[in-house]
Amino acid sequence: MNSQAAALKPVAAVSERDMANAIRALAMDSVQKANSGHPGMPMGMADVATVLFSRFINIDPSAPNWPDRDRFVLSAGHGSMLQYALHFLLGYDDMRIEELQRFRQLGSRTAGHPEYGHALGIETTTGPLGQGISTAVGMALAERMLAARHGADLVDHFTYVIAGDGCLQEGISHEAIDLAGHLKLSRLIVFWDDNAISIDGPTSLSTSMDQPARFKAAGWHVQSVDGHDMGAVAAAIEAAQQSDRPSLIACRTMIGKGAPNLGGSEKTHGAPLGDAEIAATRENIGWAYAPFEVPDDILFAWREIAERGQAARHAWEQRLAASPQRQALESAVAGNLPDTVFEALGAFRKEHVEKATKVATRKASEMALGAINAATDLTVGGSADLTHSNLTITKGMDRIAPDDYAGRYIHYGIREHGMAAAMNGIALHGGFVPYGGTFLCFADYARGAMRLSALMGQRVIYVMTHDSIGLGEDGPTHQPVEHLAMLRATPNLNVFRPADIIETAECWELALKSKNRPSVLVLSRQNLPMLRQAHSEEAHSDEPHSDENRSRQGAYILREPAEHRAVTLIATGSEVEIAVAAAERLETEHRIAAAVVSMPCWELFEEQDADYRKAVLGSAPRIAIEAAARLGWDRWIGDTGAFVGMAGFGASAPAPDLYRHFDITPEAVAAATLKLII
Ligand SMILES: Cc1ncc(C[n+]2csc(CCOP(=O)(O)OP(=O)(O)O)c2C)c(N)n1
Ligand SMILES: [Mg+2]
Repeated sequence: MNSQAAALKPVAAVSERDMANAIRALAMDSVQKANSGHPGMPMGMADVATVLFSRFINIDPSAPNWPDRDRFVLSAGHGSMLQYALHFLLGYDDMRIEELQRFRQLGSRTAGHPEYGHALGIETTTGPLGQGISTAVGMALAERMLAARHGADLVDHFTYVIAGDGCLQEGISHEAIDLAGHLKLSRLIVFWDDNAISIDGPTSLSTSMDQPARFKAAGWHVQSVDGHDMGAVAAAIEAAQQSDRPSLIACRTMIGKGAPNLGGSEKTHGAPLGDAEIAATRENIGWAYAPFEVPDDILFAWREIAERGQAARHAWEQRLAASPQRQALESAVAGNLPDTVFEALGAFRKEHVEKATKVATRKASEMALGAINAATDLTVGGSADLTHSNLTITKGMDRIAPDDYAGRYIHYGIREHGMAAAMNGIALHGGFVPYGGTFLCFADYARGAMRLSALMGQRVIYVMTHDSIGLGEDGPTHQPVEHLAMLRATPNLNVFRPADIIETAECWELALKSKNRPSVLVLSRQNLPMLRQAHSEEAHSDEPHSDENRSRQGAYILREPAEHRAVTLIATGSEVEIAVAAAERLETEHRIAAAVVSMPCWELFEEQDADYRKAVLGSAPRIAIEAAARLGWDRWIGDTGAFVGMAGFGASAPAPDLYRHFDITPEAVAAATLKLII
């Protein structure tokens, strides 16, 4: 039975209107004090939020990460004061009144937009419109998947979202709504702040969309209410909770509700109301208290909500303690991968070093995933309709389907941005390690959500195949050139471009172990030889396989010449093979001693100490080889170096022809070396 379906009566004797007015006052006063921020949305949605929290939501501010809590996502993140006012009123430890008084100031909890990890209880970072609602789809999906595994007794919560006109206009909302409707994510309830206003003025300036019809078309349960009629809002939430589909509650509201002169105007969207209008609003809503003062009875009513949440949490903890699922659920939520995963990857590397397996790194990734997914069921895979190109599915992975969430493979559809946001939501929700695939070129389409993976420090793993002109005939529309630079420029994102099957397994291991950082695995379509054994120092020893993960340091010397280096060739991915061939050619034809450095991950290499970096890079001139844009490489090659790679878009032709056409060959590298050092 759904423990949260029944609505509670309004708490205490204080009216919900008074409780909502506390939000209005805190929002307008904080924005005024900061002289910056967005009062209109919190004032307009104060009534809806109050009903949601006072009668429905189960959260416990004293245990903000309790796994079975309801999730609340403020997709319209500019209305952050709504969230901060709620957190203060509910009694989150870190959200004292002083924090509201320091709204938007350096070092305060009350950042301009809600930031995950910056204050307790913020479930996801919002502000880029459309991200919140799309991330929430991942949360609601993770809830269903976790419930399928561990039972409704332990996993049974709702994901509530407040989205504005902006969120629904953004393209990503289309992807998210479609996916949620298809998957029948019945625990997802979205409130649309239907105030018909955005920054430039009335939304009629730019849209005629029938939003309820759009949601209906995507399979949602849709209701429309007056967002200031608290009874109607409550009834709509009850109906939404009963629906077997995701729900949209379109709430007709007035932006800046309560402000007698500015209410309803875009002027309240993103600017302080001003002293005069604030005084008039106090008068209008009957709020006789000083700025930042909330009378005890109203505060008490809010704190009772927190107590209800605490009681729900205690009941859940008792159920958990008595459940045979306890350990499995706790371990899943903690995100701990068993050692067997890494043992399996170690065995995998040993096997393929010995066999010298030659496969495309996308294939190597599939093979490594076979070992990973067999050793743990925490990983959930997927692809944006490129499953058999990205090679993201492995044996025994059942698909997630509407009403059947027991599987672990998600067909995200042709929705790269929605997929990335959903993966953020799955990771944030907890219980799973999401990975998802598309072509590297379409990282552009996923970019907004990928940036948030990095900003939030989530373990989301992007499997991005077809990583260069090496994909061949599909041509320049599909051949990434500038994408590696874009991804590498993103803070807190590990970009891995492995050179062979061994590095691929190593990079998978590193991605899985990066609990607070997303990773991108950049993988080839074309076959690549196994380079490790033949050219590493290990090749000269009796033991070809070592347990050491050499990609761990980001870059390492794959080939050190017997003589003092005259040149160091640095390459990633498919171009490491070219660098090795060039080094051999330089040695045999020109008696030039060339070292080869494989650099699968710039970010990890940057983190190494200076001595290690110096030893790897050497003091000889350096040449970088990568079938991509030069941007960023100068950091590694220095003023005296050279670059062999792309200078513009690719072309449509078989891959070997393209490498020759664009002069990314051992011959070209050898020629560049001769030019550099002679
Ligand atoms: C992706 C993105 N584009 C633009 C913005 C800038 N922006 C912030 S709020 C806003 C208008 C949002 O309108 P609405 O959601 O209706 O909010 P309301 O004015 O009703 O509070 C815009 C364009 C943004 N935050 N994110
Ligand atoms: Mg609006």
